[in-house]
Amino acid sequence: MRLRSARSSRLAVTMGFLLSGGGVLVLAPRIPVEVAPARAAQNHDARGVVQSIAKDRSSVTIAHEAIPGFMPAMTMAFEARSPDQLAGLHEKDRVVFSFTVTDDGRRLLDSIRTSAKSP
Ligand SMILES: [Cu+2]
Repeated sequence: MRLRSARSSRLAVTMGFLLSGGGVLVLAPRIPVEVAPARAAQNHDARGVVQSIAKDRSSVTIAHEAIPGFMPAMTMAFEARSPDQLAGLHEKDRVVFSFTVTDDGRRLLDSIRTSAKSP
């Protein structure tokens, strides 16, 4: 998305120069295209079992399975983006969820839903 917008803005700049150039050779400025920021927010998918839900439904603690390349199995809390996100969830529910790790280390739930119990 970054790449595309950087490209289109460079195209717009180039077109603008060509259109205003009126036949005179104009060198378009070179705008560097940043492929990836040094620290990007990370998204992960995971599964686990709900251990507890904050009374105000601001967070849920989940015993999650290992997340390959990110962290081993453990119990930890995830922040809800809104209390509604945790509506209908209960302790012991088996869930599949995804979350974003922000630059300052918060873990924000992107989605969460109950999943079928494993046999
Ligand atoms: Cu963890």
